[in-house]
Amino acid sequence: MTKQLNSSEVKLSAQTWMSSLPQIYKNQPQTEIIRRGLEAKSKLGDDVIILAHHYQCDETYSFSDLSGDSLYLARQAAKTSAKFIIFCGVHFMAESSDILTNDDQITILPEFTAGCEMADMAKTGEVEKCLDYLTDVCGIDSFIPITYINSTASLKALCGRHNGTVCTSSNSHKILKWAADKGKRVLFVPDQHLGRNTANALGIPKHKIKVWDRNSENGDLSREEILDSQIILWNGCCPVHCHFKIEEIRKLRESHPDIKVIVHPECPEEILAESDYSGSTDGIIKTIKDSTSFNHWAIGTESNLVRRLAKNLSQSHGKRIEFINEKTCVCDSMNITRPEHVTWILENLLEGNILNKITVANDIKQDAKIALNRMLDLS
Ligand code: CIZ
Repeated sequence: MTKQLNSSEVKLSAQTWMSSLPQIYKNQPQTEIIRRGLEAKSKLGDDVIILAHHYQCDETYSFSDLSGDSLYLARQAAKTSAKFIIFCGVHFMAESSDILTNDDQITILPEFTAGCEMADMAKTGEVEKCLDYLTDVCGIDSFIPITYINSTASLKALCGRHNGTVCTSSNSHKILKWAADKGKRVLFVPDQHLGRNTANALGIPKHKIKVWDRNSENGDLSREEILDSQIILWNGCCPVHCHFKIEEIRKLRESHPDIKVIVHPECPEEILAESDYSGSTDGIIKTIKDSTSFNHWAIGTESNLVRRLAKNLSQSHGKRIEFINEKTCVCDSMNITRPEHVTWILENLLEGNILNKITVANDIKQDAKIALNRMLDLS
């Protein structure tokens, strides 16, 4: 039997550093890497919790104590008493975990370069300039800034400072409605498609939805257009969800007349219009699992989720699941954490070395926490 260590037994050296996977962890048989990692995890006992996002591969997923979307994982991070939170996800998720946990808890991102291209499309300074300009046109506090959770901690902090909040794809409806009920205009960053699809679902008239072009002077919007807006969408997008094509969906329907199509709301509105349903990762899983009428589905989101769902639901629920396009739905910035990264982190923790710790600066943390807690309260 392996011995469980309590917190005081895990003696940490003063060293904490960001590093990349050493060669000795590469090219090892996967089963051996997973066995070693699980053994180290078991020795660390309750000191460690491993959270995994839906977009991770099965092998990495197999380490997780809890898995889900970023809203669920943020809630779990806020609740856990584990000393180390190993986040198999991406940078912005680990930042949210560091913001929501206590000062004596440590969040670790096993693969430090795991990120989100869309989050990188909204630089805090640029969004701040945009908000200043919108305020100049429409007046103080006329806009509530809402950032998708796929964004940096400093952008979340900006939203916190300006009475705004954060949303995920599973609560964007509630959050945008909250802002609309206040009679305020919204600046929505960084995903224009999630913003537009949510605004459409809320019945905001199309002519009241404007796009801020981040590469143009004053967003390429006139003062009149801004005054006429109800929501302004930052023109960021997810390269994976933007890749699905109307023709691909039509072709699937031709070959499989019984098929139902469900896509993520980060897809453009034309893709949603061509589909039967849309939903966050959790929404997609739940819709297909709960459906008693339809057994054959095509999914438009990241490949690991689709593959895992196809495997699990064919066995347990007799469902058949297709990709809309298996080649283009691989997010190789989000899904790059491998079991060897996790094993390397765990074995080092056992030795007292904390690798790849995510630390959000205190001033940013405070304001970002306001924004994130507001979201958690509203959802
Ligand atoms: O909120 C998340 O975790 C993301 C990035 C997508 C989703 O739909 O769950």
